[in-house]
Amino acid sequence: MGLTVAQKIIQSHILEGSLDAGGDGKEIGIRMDQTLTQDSTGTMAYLQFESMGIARVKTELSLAYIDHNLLQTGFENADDHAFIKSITKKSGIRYSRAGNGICHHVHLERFAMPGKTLIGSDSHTPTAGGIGSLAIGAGGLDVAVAMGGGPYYIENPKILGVKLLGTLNKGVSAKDVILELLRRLTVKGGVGKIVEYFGEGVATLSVPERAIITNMGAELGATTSIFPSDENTLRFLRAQRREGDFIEIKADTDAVYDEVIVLDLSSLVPLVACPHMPDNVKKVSELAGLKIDQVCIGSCTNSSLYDLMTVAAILKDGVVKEGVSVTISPGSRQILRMLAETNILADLLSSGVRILECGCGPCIGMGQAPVSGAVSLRTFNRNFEGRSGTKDAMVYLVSPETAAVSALYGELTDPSDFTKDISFKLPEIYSVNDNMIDAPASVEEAVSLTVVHGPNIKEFPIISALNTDISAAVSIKVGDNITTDHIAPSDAKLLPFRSNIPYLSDYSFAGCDLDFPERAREYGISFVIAGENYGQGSSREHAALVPLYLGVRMVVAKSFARIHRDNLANIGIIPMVFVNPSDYDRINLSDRLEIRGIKQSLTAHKSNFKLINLTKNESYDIITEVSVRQMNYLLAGGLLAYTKQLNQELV
Ligand code: MIC
Ligand code: SF4
Repeated sequence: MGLTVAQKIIQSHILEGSLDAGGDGKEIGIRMDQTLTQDSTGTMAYLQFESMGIARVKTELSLAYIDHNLLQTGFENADDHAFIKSITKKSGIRYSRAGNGICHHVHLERFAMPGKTLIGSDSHTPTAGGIGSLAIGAGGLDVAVAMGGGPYYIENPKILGVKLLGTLNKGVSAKDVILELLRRLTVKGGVGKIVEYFGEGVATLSVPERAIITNMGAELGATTSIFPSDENTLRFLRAQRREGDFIEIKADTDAVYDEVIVLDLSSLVPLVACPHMPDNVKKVSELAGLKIDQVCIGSCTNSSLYDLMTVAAILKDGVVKEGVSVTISPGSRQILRMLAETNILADLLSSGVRILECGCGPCIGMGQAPVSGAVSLRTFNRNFEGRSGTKDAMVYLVSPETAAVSALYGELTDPSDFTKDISFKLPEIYSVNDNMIDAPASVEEAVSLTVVHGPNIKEFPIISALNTDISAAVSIKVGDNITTDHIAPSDAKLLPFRSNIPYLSDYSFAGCDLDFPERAREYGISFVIAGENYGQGSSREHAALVPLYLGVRMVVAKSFARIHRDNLANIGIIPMVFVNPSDYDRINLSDRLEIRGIKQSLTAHKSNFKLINLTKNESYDIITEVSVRQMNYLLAGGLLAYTKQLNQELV
């Protein structure tokens, strides 16, 4: 039987287990060729890497990007950067300085390669799937293990084939492709799957357009998304002066997809994801006329040279409507430089756009919190409530075309109605300059280097091995689709404390229940009860570490998002799932719950348990969907404790 693109790459990287078509759910361990970190999850990843005692990375290529924490309102971000700078120099990791661009953009431009595997401590790492790399987002600890040469484990994935037909119409863009998929599949439609694109429509999309689609595959909850590597991939690599990195990878003609969705690009219209979820998708034309206060263009989804040249062509000779604030954060310094070299930057400035630094910026709430009650159009990938920094703002996710045309009119406007000719030609060769990417020290030089731990870098919490029984009260009960932004919020005030778990703990679940931290402290140890798709969104381990610090030892949910479930298991919080989802309704805040003999059951690799509700005198069937490997982590009190235990046994 033939293989798909993803299956071919997995097959050539398998270290443990075997690739079984059909996604049987069994675990496979894959070798990771490349790793990337960014600064908001990177400090944790490197603290964990440091505690593993591995002197040098064992990957083909590892990079640390500084792109999230760029507002240095105090010493904290600078401390984090100094720590990352010093540990990467010593450990053999390249360092992309602040200002060089968003990790996913720079990686796509300069380092991602077809046929390679990449793991990144950021959920949008699948952006590199646009170039034909098998790129997966994970928690920092998993990235630290991969840097040390260890395998990354995924469940044998189902391959969801998306067959693209036709060509996009004027005013419709790659963003609308992924918004349409989100509309059809929802934010949990990709869980346990790799989304692979094929069909004649693929050839009509450039690598940066493909990367928009694979980037936002994260919002589907997919393990990753991938395109084949073809003539367009070669063209992009040539433009980056990297044609030597090209290999062709296409699915075999007899490849079998577990599911197939057909999407005719020519049938698409401009779409918008309405507040407060990326799958709440409507046609722009249905909402046309909605008055807007802010337009933010940028993020790892939509700030390529093509996107920004499109925006500039729309805004040229026009002016941003009075009362609307428009910002652009270019994806990389390469893009900003090329806008400057071609004078397009001048056009943008003339139209009244505010140019921000090359980085994540407003996407992660680092500035540009909109006015109270604002309508904000953003070309980003997430519109979770409060993520913009303004709790009551209404954030709509749109394409750069929709954003730019709407900026001119001051209201949500369908770009297909915009008649001006905006055609332009992309340069054949991009301006390549890697002088903001620092090389690591040689093995010899590294010996004498010290790692800098400023006062903002605090220890991360660890717990002891699991006891025979586990018993505690419910400290919080939450609904469906709770994001990591709800559990561990991030904005300009909190992002500087990503390496300070005690400080962040005071804000835990601030998006759901302000009394949670105090209640959890009062209970000592406690449990969380949750609905479907718990922990969707970011890869931030803080959404596991902060509750752990406050005493949470188990989360019982209707279902989990992949990265968050793995993060919980890695740090020793037990993720459990209701066998009968209706039992969720029977448990209340403060109920006392217990599992007897949990230690023995996990040691025997049993995954079925009885959850006894001592308050209501009843019990429920629950299961843990973690692997045998992760059961060992839970028993030991987390992956780090397990690794130490193994090392002691070996001595
Ligand atoms: C995000 O988009 O939410 C982030 C910030 O990039 C996160 C990482 C983080 O929380 O630091 C992600 O997507 O993984
Ligand atoms: Fe940065 Fe936003 Fe992309 Fe996350 S989604 S990496 S915050 S640009």
